[in-house]
Amino acid sequence: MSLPAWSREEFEARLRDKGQAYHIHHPFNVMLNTGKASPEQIRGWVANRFSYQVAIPVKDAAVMSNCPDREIRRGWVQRILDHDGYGDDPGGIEAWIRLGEAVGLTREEVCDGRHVIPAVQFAVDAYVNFARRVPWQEAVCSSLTELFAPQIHKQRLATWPEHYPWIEAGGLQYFRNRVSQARRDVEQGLEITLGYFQTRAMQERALDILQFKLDILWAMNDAMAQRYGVSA
Ligand code: AHQ
Repeated sequence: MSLPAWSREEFEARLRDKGQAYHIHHPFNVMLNTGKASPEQIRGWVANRFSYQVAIPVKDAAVMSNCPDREIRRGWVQRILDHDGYGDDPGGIEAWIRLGEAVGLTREEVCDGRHVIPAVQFAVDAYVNFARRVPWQEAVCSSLTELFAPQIHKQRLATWPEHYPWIEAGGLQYFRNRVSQARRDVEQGLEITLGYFQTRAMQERALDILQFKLDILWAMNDAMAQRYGVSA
């Protein structure tokens, strides 16, 4: 006897409820956003998170390569442009390198990945490989950790200038850009997810997919905490 599907509202509420496990609550992130991080811990976070940032457009291209729907691709392609840049806009990856320079890293050491912890890279690769091999709608669902992203970007913008006045202000531009980009991403991602996962079993699968991605973000913070230390 299969359980009845949740209503659209109930399903969305359960997706949003997963925010309790978002990495904004990870001790390493709490340390960063409450002003307790040392310059070395901040530089380590920026250098390691770069491996995630450069993987996003690759992941999104994997989603596109599995998606036969031109209308969906017309929307999804924006995510690649947001990171790789388009026309005069150098894009988010360039903005992240700027963040690296603002926290005292060189462009070279950000880009050559010398600081990236193996476990961070494994988590990032798990995300890209997931997006390559699952139905494109499941990869879309995994991007819904961005339901919770505007809050974390706003939290950085609200706290870093006060706690870390040594970071050149222009370096935070990436976070400013992401508040609106994440909101727009989520509009498309949530619409696709609520429309595709129709049975209760599929809705449960969607929650598991979101948990998998939450675990990826959490594991990256675990690795950085182990490598750089974390002070409560
Ligand atoms: O800067 C981030 C970003 O571009 C993306 C794309 C999106 C995805 O497709 O999975 N997720 C994501 C995230 C970004 N920044 C993270 C942060 O904490 O700065 C949050 C992360 C996410 O919530 O998945």
